[in-house]
Amino acid sequence: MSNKNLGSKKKRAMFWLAIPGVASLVIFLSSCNHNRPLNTLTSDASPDAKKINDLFFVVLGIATVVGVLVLGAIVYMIWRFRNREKNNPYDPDNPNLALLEAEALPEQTHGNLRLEIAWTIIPALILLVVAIFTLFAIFEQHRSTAADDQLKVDVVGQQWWWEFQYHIDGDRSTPPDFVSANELVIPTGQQIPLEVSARDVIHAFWIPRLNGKIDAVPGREHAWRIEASKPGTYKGQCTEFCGLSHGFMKMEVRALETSDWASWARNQMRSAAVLSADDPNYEGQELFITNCARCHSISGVTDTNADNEVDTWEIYDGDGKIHDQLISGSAPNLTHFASRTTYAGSIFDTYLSEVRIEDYLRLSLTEASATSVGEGVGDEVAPNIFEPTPDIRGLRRWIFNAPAEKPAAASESRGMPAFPNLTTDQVNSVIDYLLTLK
Ligand code: HEC
Ligand SMILES: [Cu+2]
Repeated sequence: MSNKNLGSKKKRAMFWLAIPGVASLVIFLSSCNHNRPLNTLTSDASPDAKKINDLFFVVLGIATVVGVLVLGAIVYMIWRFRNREKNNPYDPDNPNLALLEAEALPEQTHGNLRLEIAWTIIPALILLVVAIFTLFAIFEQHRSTAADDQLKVDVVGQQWWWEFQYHIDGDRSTPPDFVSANELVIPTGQQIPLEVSARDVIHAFWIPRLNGKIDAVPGREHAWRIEASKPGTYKGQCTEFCGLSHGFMKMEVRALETSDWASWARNQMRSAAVLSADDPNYEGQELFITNCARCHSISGVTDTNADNEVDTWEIYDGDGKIHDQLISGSAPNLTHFASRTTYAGSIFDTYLSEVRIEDYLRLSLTEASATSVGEGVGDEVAPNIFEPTPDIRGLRRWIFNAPAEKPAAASESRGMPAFPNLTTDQVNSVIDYLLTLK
């Protein structure tokens, strides 16, 4: 084989090797983009994220030094002792043959005790130091330093969405003050103790910009905590494979200024009004009660206090606690559906326009409650009712045929079923009704 031939073959091999190399580099570098919603490389969003981030960079630094040393040695040895034509000992015409034979074998030794002790102890010490700092950071996140009577939230994962149960006064022995889905709304600058569990299989709750990851395991309650330093929207995604729609099980944290959060929470505690027959949305409410209330709750309309004929039932939440329908046990509570910006595991947007965090509170305001927002600002300030355009077509697709929108193995026990029996007009009425639920 001629040298020239070999050279061009080598070049071709290098070319094909370069393609996956460049592709991996592009994918790797794209993860460094700084304003991606799941970006973990920002440390200013919460104190816990900062701790994790600091730890990450220390470990990354140590790993880089070790990696460069080891890889550098490998590359050097590959290059230094590569097989060269002129080094070929099997070629009887090789002019270097005598030289080659002379240095064919380097000096032979067996073992080197000092070296071996060193390369066992040094990595062990490095790992020990890393482990100590890591374990402290993990255990710290299980402990809460918030006062007992402050807001606590129970987080319940299920196929394939998240439920948030709010205990405003921090008392977990009583039923939650209100329940919401997919969007966890918290006051800024306050540590919120969480208790994370699951109703069916194992899920994992993780808002990368705010805290570490915690498993949500049926029958167990894992203490965790979350805090956001600044108002904003922080996205997350279920991070434990949990079945067909695992990839469509997202969640968001919306952090509001403390006073905004208080207004928001006051609104969430309101029950929905029971509409009378002359209300334009009465038909939607009745269709909801007949078709949807066997799974979904609307406080005030479908629960024990409601003045209507819906059968009510009690929910055993696996912990010995019995709640009324506030916790549905199988489907998101829709009492304030229109005050959320996403639905179905946060994969669809309720509104066509982006709802910025500054406007989030306005989403839940009705004419009646809006007046209180002007409080202290002066009487001339007209209540600014924020009215983004709802995505009616998306909602219609969801209610007609949810399994087509989000693969959920629509068995009796999980996922939202299809409603092929409803007419378009009926679905529109239900949507109009749902959109009044602020
Ligand atoms: C058999 C139980 C069941 C029935 C009946 C049912 N749903 Fe659902 N629905 C679900 C489940 C479960 C989800 C959560 C699905 C997911 O996120 O994957 C859901 C989600 C939703 C959501 C999104 C809520 C959110 O915040 O994420 C809306 C809106 C909704 N359903 C409306 C309706 C309407 C309207 C009806 C009646 C026409 C109805 N559902 C009937 C089980 C049901
Ligand atoms: Cu999951």
